[in-house]
Amino acid sequence: MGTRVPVAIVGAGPAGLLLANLLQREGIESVVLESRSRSEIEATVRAGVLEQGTVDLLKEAGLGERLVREGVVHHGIHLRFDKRTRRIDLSSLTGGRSITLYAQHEVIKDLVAARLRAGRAIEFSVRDVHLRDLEGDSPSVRYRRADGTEAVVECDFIAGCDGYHGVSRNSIPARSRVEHTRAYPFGWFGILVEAPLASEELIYACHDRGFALVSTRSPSLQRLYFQCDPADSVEAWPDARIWDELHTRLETDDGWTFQEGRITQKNIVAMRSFVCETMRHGRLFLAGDAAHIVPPTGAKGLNLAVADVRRLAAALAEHYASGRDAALDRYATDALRRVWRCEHFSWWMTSMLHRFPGEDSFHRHLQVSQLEYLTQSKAAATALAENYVGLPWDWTNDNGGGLQ
Ligand code: RFL
Ligand code: PHB
Repeated sequence: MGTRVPVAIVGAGPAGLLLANLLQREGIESVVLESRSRSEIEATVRAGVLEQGTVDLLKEAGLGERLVREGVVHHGIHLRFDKRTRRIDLSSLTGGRSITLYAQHEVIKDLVAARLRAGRAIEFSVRDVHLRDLEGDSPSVRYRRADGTEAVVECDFIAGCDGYHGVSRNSIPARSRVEHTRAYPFGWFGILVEAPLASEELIYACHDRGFALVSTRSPSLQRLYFQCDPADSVEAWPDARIWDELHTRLETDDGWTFQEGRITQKNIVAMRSFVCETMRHGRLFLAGDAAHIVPPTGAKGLNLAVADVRRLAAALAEHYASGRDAALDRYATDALRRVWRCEHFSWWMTSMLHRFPGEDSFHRHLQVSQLEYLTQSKAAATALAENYVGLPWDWTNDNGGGLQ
């Protein structure tokens, strides 16, 4: 059985769900197709850091009520190396901007709830999704519903928001896209732990044994990561080994320590940088992880997905309001400018803070020198801070878009 809507959205991650909500506010109807169940998407633990612009956008769109109540605003981060901790004062370096700690799956819950409250459905647990006729005026999405029946949605546009492993990117013919990839020779081992706050602000630690990160989810639930072998397994890391490693990598010369607790989740994440050029093919527009991946060190992935769909929603609104397609035609070029800026920042943070197998003493000295410079020079610290809190939406390589 077929339906027709202006926009078909593939994927109910942050990109797809936010796009659906933003379009709804412009009076543009959409369908959202998601391959996982509602409980799965609402329980997957991923990002934690929201840029100021992401928070402002969610608030402006009426999606930030719980975020404002429960999110925790941070004004700085800590860099730890040589057993000492130096603070980067994000807010004083960026004219008062900040980041907010609020878990990605809580954002997902809020976006799902808002969509359902507006009386609009999300089709969960769909299978066999195929995108058709992308180069014509009336593309379509064929899929199988959770009950096994076949369905087709005809539309004006398809938003490919189905993440790195989705079908959208590969629906662009190989001759029409160029993919840029960098794999890193390490992964992140992440744990969730029931314990009090280890630190009021995030700690990024660079140690001879490798990188470690102290983050948080709530006053009683902490999120910690440490660099590991990408081929490592969770089973190889009993709790005692994890605590030993974290205590070693986070040690300071002033006796700082943190409280251990019950580890409720362990996982290993691969680290990669990836960009698909282009982000548009005919009537298919890619957004978020479907088009690009950054290593999590700069906390950029979700925020970049938000920047993409903000741009895409505005371009689609212009199309439906005035019939003008200038913004849709610029979408890929403009979005990719921000993508490459975030790619560089995430690669740079990753390169500065991790140990690379086989690295020599020269490389190590460069890392330490860079870290020292960052914490001694206001200019260097500002470069980190303005990227970390997020560049303004209208930032472009051409006009400087308001950077001071
Ligand atoms: P998602 O979240 O992958 O959502 C895609 C959705 O599409 C569904 N899907 C399909 N649906 C229909 N048909 C198909 N064929 C489909 N194939 C897939 C999937 O089930 C899924 O629900 O992509 P999106 O929306 O672009 O969002 C991207 C973010 O999730 C990602 O960039 C962030 O999680 C990255 N990230 C971080 N980003 C930040 O901005 N700040 C952070 O602090 C931060 N920390 C992190 C992170 C990612 C991490 N991992 C796990 C890689 C920390 C970690 C550890
Ligand atoms: C997190 O809290 O999950 C987190 C924080 C900072 C990062 C990446 C992940 O850079």
